[in-house]
Amino acid sequence: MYTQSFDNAPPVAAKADDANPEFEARIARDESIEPNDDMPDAYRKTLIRQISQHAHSEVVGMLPEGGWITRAPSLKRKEILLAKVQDEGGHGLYLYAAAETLGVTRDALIDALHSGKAKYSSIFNYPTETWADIGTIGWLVDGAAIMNQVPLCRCSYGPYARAMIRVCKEESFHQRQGFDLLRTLCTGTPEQKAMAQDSVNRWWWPSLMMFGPHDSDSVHTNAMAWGIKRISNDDLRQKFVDATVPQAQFLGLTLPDPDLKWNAERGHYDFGAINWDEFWRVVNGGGVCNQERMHDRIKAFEDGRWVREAAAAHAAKQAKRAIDSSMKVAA
Ligand code: FAQ
Repeated sequence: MYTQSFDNAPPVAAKADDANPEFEARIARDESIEPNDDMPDAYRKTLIRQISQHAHSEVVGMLPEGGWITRAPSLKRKEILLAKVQDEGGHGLYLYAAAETLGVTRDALIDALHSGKAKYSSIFNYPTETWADIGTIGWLVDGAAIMNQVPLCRCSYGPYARAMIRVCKEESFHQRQGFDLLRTLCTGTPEQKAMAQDSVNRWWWPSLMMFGPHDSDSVHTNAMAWGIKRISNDDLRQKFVDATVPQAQFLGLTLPDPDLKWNAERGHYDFGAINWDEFWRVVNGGGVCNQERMHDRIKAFEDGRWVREAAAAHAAKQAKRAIDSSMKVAA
C-alpha cells in the first residue's frame, strides 16, 4: 500500500569533516556496505544508534497490543493479534542481529534501553484504552512505520536493508489487518463506529510524531548523506498524510485536524501544527506510559533469564559433545 515511498534519489553529499574518499565514492555509487568493509566510525555509530533504537521500538511495541490478546473479541481476532505481536518480536531480533554485525553486543544494546540511555519510538508511550486502538495501531502506527521503513530497504548498510525487506512485508499485513478491524467497527453499530472515531482522535497526532522532528530540528543529517535515511522526516510525514486521508474518508472517519485540506497548488494535503512540546516530553520520558513500558520490559527480560541461561548451557553441552566425539574418531 505504501511502496510509493521507494525513491531512487541518490544520497546527498556527505559533510567535508566526515571525508573518507573511498567510502564516500562507494556511497555515491550506491554500493551496499557490508559488515567487514571499511567504514567511518561516525557511520558505524549512526547505524548502531538507529538500528538499535528501531529494534527497541519493535520490542517495546509489543506491549501496548500484547495486553489485548486475552481480551480479543473472537478467536479469529485473537489469532491475528497473537501473530502480529509475535512478528514484532521477530523484527526486534532481526534488527538486534543486524546491529550486532557492527561490533556491538546484544547485552550492551539491551542495557542501554533498560538504563534509559537509548530511545525507542515515542508512539509506544500512549495507552491502548479500547479494542478499537488495536485497529488504529495497525492502520496508523504500522502504516507510518511502513512509510518510514520501505525506503530503509534501500539503506546503504546491507544487513539493515535486508532485514527491512521481510519486516516491511509483515508490517504490510499488520496495516491491512488494522484497516480491516476498523472497517468492521465502522460498518457495525453506532457505538462501535464511535469507538473507532475516538481511537483515531487519540492516535492521529502521535502517529505523525513518529516521523521525528521537523527537518530543521533533525540532528542526524549525516544519515541522509550516507544513504541510511533516504527520505527526510518531513517528506515522509507528508507522504503518510497524503496516503492516509483517502483511507479515512473510505472508513467514514474524520481526522482530528481542522487545518487538514487539499492544496491543489502543492499537490499535497496541508495539515495543522504538531505539538512538539508533547513530542519531546514523551521522548524524554514524560509520556503517560513511559515508566510502565520500561518496568514491563525489564521484568520480561529478567523473567526470561533462566530460559537464556538454559539455552546457553544446552548449546555448550552440545558443543562439548561434538568435540568429544570428533576426538574419539581421531583416536
Ligand atoms: N520517538 O535527528 P532526528 C514500529 C529522536 S517501529 C523517539 O530526526 P533520526 C513497528 C532521535 O532518535 C517504529 N525518539 O533522528 C511497530 C534523536 O535522538 P538521539 C520505530 C525520536 O534518527 C508498529 C532525536 O530525536 N521506527 O513502529 C523520534 O535521524 C506497531 C533527533 O531526531 C524506526 O525506528 C520518535 N518518534 O530520525 C511495532 C525506524 N523521532 O538518537 C509495534 C528507523 C526522533 O540523538 C506495533 N528510524 N527521535 O538521542 C528512523 O527512521 C529514524 O531514527 C527516525 C528519527 C525517523 C525515527
